[in-house]
Amino acid sequence: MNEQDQPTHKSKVGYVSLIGRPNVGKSTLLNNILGQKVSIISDKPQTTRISILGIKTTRHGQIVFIDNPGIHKPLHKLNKRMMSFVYSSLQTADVICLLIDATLKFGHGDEFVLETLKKVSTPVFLLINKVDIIRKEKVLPLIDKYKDLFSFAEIIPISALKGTNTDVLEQSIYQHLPEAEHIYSEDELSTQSQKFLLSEIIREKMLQYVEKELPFVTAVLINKIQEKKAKGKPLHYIHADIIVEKDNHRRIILGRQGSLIKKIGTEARKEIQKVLESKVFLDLHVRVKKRWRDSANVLELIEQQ
Ligand SMILES: Nc1nc2c(ncn2[C@@H]2O[C@H](COP(=O)(O)OP(=O)(O)OP(=O)(O)O)[C@@H](O)[C@H]2O)c(=O)[nH]1
Ligand SMILES: [Mg+2]
Repeated sequence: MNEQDQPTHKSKVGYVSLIGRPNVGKSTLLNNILGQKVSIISDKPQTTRISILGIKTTRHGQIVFIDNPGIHKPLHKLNKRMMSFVYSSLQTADVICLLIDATLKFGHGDEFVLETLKKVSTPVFLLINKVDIIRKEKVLPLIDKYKDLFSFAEIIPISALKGTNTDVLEQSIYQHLPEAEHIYSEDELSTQSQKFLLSEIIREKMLQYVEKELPFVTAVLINKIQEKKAKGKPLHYIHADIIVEKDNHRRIILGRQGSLIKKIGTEARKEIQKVLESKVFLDLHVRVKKRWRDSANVLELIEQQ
């Protein structure tokens, strides 16, 4: 390498995998660190279904965060795919961040996650999340408990929602990353396609309104995005399907006289307009595809948007 090709400063670069049980706040943490929403959030478990990359470039280097689906027992092809994203991200990662929800009791699911981590040699950070809603004196016993169960490289209490200690987290991550060239350009924030992001925004709005099995049996597929002009101003026409498994799911999503789908559509359209910086016409349909969670074709369509 010529002298002029040498990097002017040494940059720390690497992959950081965010893992943990569903709903512990992985996507909230990613969005907070990036200062922008790249991964959708809901109060229902199993919101994230594929790995979402979020890139944070600073003067210290570049951290590529991998937000993953929550770890759970997979009963359908969809869920097995979700878990395969988690396992492959463990292979890619230079640092693994295991998030736990400080408000929940330790259970079998947590034991299973720790067993999985014993098989990797990558440094693992324990992030005790949601400390904004527990009493301070509850944190120390939690740290003691987890210290006995696994040899963590770092243990950091955080609030992904409020951003508490995320600066400490970033500094600690850099200490564990190798010096390397940046992987992505400085202005890149995420690698997901615009189409996928739009489908996720629609799914997020829907998740706010559905209960019981509905969050698990719904998916969103964007069929068409057309850029047009209306009175000289940009307009995007978007046609999307909300996929469900049964007729009664369809009826629930539509709501009385179509009131629920209208609400979902209005909220999704508002957010998509901000993302596209354009007026949006959102044409939403609900389609029944029986057992889509076990259909390789449908899963491929969803993932490759
Ligand atoms: N009070 C509080 N709530 C939080 C915090 N972090 C996340 N939440 C909430 O926890 C819920 C789940 O957050 P997500 O970020 O979607 O969790 P996740 O781990 O990505 O969930 P999955 O994608 O389903 O695995 C949401 O209602 C968040 O608002 C936090 O630090 N404090
Ligand atoms: Mg998530």
